[in-house]
Amino acid sequence: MSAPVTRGRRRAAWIVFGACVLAIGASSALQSPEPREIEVVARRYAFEPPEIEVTLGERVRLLVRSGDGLHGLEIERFRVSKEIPRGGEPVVIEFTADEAGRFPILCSVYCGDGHDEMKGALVVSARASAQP
Ligand SMILES: [Cu+2]
Repeated sequence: MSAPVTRGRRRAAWIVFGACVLAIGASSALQSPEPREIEVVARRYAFEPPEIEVTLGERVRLLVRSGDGLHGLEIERFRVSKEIPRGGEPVVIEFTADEAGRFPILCSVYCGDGHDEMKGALVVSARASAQP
């Protein structure tokens, strides 16, 4: 009567082992990588850098601060629209770059004569750019 018990235990051990393997595999697959952090400065009448490059599917975290007065940062396609207050405290903006292309970055708060010229671009490329 000992054989079936042993077999049962062995099977249970295999099931536990299998569950562990699956759990480890799933957790590493689901673990999203850290977002790409990019510092942006908004000042009259430009964004610095003027062009932000990311990779398709990448989680993006913009740390945007103002170099002078009140501005706004808007990327319509990714439903991003935030006020960037004066004072230099960074505003954190997160989104997923889930479409490839070139998308305008606009200042959404009137900030002076050159406001309409205050434009940047978000470039989402399908292929991973070369890492330094
Ligand atoms: Cu502005």
